[in-house]
Amino acid sequence: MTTPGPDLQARRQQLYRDMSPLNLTPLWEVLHALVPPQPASPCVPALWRYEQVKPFLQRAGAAITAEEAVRRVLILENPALRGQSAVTQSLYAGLQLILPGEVAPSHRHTQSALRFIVEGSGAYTAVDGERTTMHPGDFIITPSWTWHDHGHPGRAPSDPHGNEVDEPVVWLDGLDIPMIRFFDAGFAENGSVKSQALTRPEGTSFARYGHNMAPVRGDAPFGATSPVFSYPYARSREALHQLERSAPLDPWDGFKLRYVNPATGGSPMPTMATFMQHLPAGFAGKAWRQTDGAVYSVVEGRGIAYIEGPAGPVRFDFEARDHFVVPSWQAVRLQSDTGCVLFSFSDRPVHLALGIHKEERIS
Ligand code: GTQ
Repeated sequence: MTTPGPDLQARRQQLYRDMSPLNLTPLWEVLHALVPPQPASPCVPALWRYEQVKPFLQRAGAAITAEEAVRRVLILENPALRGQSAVTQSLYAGLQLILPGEVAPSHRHTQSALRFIVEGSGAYTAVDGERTTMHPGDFIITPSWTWHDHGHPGRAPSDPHGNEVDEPVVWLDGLDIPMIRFFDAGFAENGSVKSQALTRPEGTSFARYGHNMAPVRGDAPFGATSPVFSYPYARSREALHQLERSAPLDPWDGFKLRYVNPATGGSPMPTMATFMQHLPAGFAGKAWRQTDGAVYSVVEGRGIAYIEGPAGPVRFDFEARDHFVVPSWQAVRLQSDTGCVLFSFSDRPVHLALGIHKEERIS
């Protein structure tokens, strides 16, 4: 292409200035960025070491109650998107703390939420009249527009009924906040009571929908969202174990399962997919990339993520309870000497619904 002479350049600049008051702008100056040859996410890879984050969670616990904060959460902000409460362009992530005896009051919003329990047991989340008790590694859903509150009864360790103990509970919140903001489709409401009334005993949703059967009438109480709202770690871990006994190791993913909505076979939420994978000891994975940026929570063990960021390759040495984000279309390799278990979530269902999901297994 020939470069225009100074006269022509000046005439064009004048043209742009003259049309600007009418809110007009020339496409040809921005076309390459608007329809890039491949995704060029402004996000960067980032790692939050739990060891470094935990003291700030503890200080937040001393600085504000769950009730005053409504949700006592430290947001995991992508370093390239500071101030936007976003971990990727479409997703939000945060670490929420609840102390024994506290309640995070009832509210509802159009944003869907997932909880992945990082540390501690004995807190609960209540959704649409039913509670579920949290244990490390559990994956819990708050469907769009359902009333939800969180609490911690703070029973003593000697509680005869099981594993509720008197300790702080920390979980990863994953929400589609930036996506809903993009669509300007956010609504929210506060409940009239702090803790919602319970209408069903704990375990009801699993009893009704967790056995490959569903009630003939009322099989989708939460619309496009899974009717099972708690996926306990004991079962996910067992499912991974069983997979390993019968399936070959995937050179890119190790052993990886996706969580499903049992009513549809699709993702548990319309906007977010969730996964759990095991990298066996000695795993040195091949590189891949995909259009859905993903957030990882390290459940067990240690490992390394090599990510090709815009500013060159980065290496994250991670261990249990650390979190990291892999932006869209950046190449990743996972390794683990000791073996590790990883939970992750992404906006893949939206990519799939739009027919734009792309994945490349590189080497
Ligand atoms: O628990 O309802 O991290 O509404 C951000 C917004 C958690 C929640 C967050 C929320 C919640």
